[in-house]
Amino acid sequence: MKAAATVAAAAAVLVACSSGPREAARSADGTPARLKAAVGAPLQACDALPARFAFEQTQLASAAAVAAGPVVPNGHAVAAHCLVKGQMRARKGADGQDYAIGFEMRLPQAWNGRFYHQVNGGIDGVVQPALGALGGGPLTGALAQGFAVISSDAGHTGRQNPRFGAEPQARADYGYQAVGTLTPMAKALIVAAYGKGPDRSYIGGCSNGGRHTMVAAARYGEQYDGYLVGAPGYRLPNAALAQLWAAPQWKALATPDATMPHPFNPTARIADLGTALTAAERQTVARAITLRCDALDGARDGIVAHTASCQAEFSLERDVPTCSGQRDGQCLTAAQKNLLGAVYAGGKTPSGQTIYSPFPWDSGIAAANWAQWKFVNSQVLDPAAGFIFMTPPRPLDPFKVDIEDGYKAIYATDATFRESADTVITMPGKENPTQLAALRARGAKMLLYHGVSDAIFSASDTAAFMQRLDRALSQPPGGAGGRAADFARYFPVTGMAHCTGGPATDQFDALTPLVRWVEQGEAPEALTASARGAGNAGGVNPELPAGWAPSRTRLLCPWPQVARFQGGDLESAASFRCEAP
Ligand SMILES: [Ca+2]
Repeated sequence: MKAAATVAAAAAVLVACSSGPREAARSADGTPARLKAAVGAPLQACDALPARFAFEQTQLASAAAVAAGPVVPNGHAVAAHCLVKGQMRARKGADGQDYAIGFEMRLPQAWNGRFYHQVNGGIDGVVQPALGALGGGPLTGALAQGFAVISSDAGHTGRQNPRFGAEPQARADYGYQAVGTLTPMAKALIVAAYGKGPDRSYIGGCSNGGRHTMVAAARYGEQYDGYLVGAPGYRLPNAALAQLWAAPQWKALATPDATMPHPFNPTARIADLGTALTAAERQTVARAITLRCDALDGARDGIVAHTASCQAEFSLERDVPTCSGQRDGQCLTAAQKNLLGAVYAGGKTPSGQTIYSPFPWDSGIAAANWAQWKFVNSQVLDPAAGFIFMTPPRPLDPFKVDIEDGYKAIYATDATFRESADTVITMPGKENPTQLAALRARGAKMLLYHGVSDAIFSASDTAAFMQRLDRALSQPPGGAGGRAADFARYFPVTGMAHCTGGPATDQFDALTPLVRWVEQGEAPEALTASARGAGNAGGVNPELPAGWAPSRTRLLCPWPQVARFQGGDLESAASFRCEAP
């Protein structure tokens, strides 16, 4: 990445960085092309679309006008639009079940000329409303901004049922083919509705949606101009296996036979793994991290902005008291420290292979979402890995997984699954993403964000991808790098949990800066984020520290830059600058 220039935050959050030709061919010096700005158009057809629209393997079930409003959960009324529901590639699966790629599209009356493919979280299986969810604390959505939006179930039905992963085509649809199948249909439907196709196309989502988006950047680089990547599970199988590696070890430290209600099944109970590391104990760790690392960015503000320095400065062994007697919430036992340290190292197979990625120490370890992932989802979600991420597919008991075998199964093939789960699910070329050079040259952009306190997908893994991307695109090959930043920038959100929440300024609009970057050539030098305190229209963040102003603002800086305090109002982003680490 380029040497970081400091930016006067208050004056110009977004700064034009070049004035190249519009829609130019790739220039001789390797500067990315500039893409033209989208031009809007009014909706021409809605009710007639099911009768009029023909596309291979597509059935439109309905199309109906939706009046402006009602207010959606993020506090914003949605403009008048046409809601189209349908499905693609209906078929009988190899398992005898009925499959299709179910979708809905929402086509605004006043269209901005852009297409947004909303890719969703979890294991998909539900057509989420195509409001254009953008991740972070709710603020706005692509539909509200005038985009035509599609959302799908990614080719199977059932949000908690992973058995589709044992059906090869359904696994492939979830992995990447649903996005590839839907994209040309969606663009054609936009032509039918508006009389012209989208001038610019975007795709974005968080978590599994971040995975979909990174996979699309690698597989469908010609189809989208902007990629909005949130908390990317781009190595989702490895992250899930690391959870399953840790679960029995947490159980060994938990109160024997302690149980809690199953979150999806009212008649079932699961182990209460949270007794292995209580909220009070996690708060003790969070305090120790903050004590050691808060001031490294120049401000004692409860935000550890200098993530990299904190990894060097903080020592779990030294900075957290070791219990000399009974656990009292103010100390950790040696066994707790050993396990927590091993979990933060990413986990190892019995033969010593690192399962996933290290996690960065950050202030949000006490957030409820951290415990939800480590102690609940590890039991009720991550066992889905057996059906979706392993070959051959198999059911898994979260406390009895053969980790060595499970790791191999991520990379295994057989007569039925001729591509491994690693190939089907994760981003192709993730270790050496040279193929993104074409995306860069074409003028497409990637904007990534990730909560540094995310407990399931590691912000360190996203940083590692950025390092590899820079290396892969260095010129000359093997050189010092520096070419990634002119088309891909990553904005860590310190304190933020998985996609939203935690002790963080987690409310931001990353789509508008991405559009400016793609269509105006204005590279995002920083994003401005707000806390969601009392009165926030997008919903109050219950984990906001008491000492923070309810509408505290902060700069989110492009990795590896750090938001450093310059003096002034501690509650305002204007008092910070993005600086080299
Ligand atoms: Ca600080």
